[in-house]
Amino acid sequence: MIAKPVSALAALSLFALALAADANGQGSSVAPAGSNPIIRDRFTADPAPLVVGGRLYLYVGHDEARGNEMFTMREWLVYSTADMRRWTYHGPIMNVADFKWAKKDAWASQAIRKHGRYWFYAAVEHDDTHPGKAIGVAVSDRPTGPFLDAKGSALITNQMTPKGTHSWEDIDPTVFTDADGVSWIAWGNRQCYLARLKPNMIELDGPIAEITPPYFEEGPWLHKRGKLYYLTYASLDRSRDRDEKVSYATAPSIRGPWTYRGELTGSARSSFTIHPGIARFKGRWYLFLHNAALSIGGQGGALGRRAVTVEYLRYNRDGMMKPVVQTEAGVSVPPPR
Ligand code: FUB
Repeated sequence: MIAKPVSALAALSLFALALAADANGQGSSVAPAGSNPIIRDRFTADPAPLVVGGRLYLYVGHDEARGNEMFTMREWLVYSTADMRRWTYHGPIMNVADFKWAKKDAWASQAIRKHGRYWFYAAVEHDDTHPGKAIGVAVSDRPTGPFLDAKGSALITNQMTPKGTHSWEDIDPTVFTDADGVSWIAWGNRQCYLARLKPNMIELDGPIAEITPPYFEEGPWLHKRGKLYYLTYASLDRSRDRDEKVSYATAPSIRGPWTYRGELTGSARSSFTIHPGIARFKGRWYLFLHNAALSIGGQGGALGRRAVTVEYLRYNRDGMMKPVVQTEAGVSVPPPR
C-alpha cells in the first residue's frame, strides 16, 4: 500500500498536538489521555488511591534520584481526577521534614478518610533514637492537605517488630476501615504485619500479628469486595525472579485465615519494584502500579525514577481477581469484555 502524502496543514496540526501540554504534561506526547504512565510531569511512585465523592485522589511519592542514586524521596504529592483520564496536580502535601523525628525518605504512603478528616500513613527513616524505618501518621481536614504530624512521634518503629533483621522492615502502610467501623493497618518488608488502630487513628489497639503470605516482599494493600478481604502485595520468588510482581491472598475476615491466590501481574517495565494500590471508582475497579518506563528532560526511568500507571481490575464470579496485563493504553481504551 502506498502512503498518501500528508498535507502541510495536517502535518502542522499533528505537530501542535504533539507539543500541546496541559498542567500535568499529560499532552506532552501524542499518547491519549489515560494511557500509561498516567503522571508524566514528574517521576512518581507507590500509588495510593482514595475516592472522595466524585473524585479519585492519588497519593504518590516523588522520585528525585539523579544518576544512579537508589531512592531520593523527600515529599509526597497528590493528584486527582474525575474521569481517570485527566489528572490535576495539587502539589506536595507533606515533606519528610514535617515529621520532626524522621531524618529522610518519604517512602510509600496511604490516606484514608475517618471522622470527616484525612489520615495519612507513611514510611520514613527514623532519627537515631529509633534506628531504621518507621511509620508516621499525619492528618488534614482536606484530601489535598497540607498534612500535619498527628502524633509527634512514630506510630510504628523498627524496634516494635523484632523478627526482622533488616532496618527497612517497617515500611509501606496500608489502612482499611471495616464495616464495623474498626480501622486496621498492615505494613512490612519480607514480613507482613497487621494491627488494629484505636478510634483516634494515632495509636495501635492491641498486639501486632504477623500475616506474611507466600513470596511477600513489600507494598501490601488491603481492600474488601462483597464479603471477601484481599491482601494484594509486591511479591518476589527469589529462586526464580529478579523483579517484583504482584500477588494476592484472600480471607473471610480481616483476621484471616489468608489463602494465597497466586500472581496478579508480571513485573513492571524496567523496575525492580511495582507497588499495588486498588480502588473502586464510579462503578469500576482499578489497579495502580508503577514502572520505570518514563523519561523526562533527558533523565531516563530507573530504580529511583518511576512512573505511576493504572489498569482496569476485573474479578471472576468466585471473587478471584483476573490476571492483569500491564499495557501502554491503560484506561485510555474501554475495559476488555
Ligand atoms: O518507594 C520506596 C520503596 O520502594 C517503597 O516503600 C516500596 O514499596 C518500593 O516501591
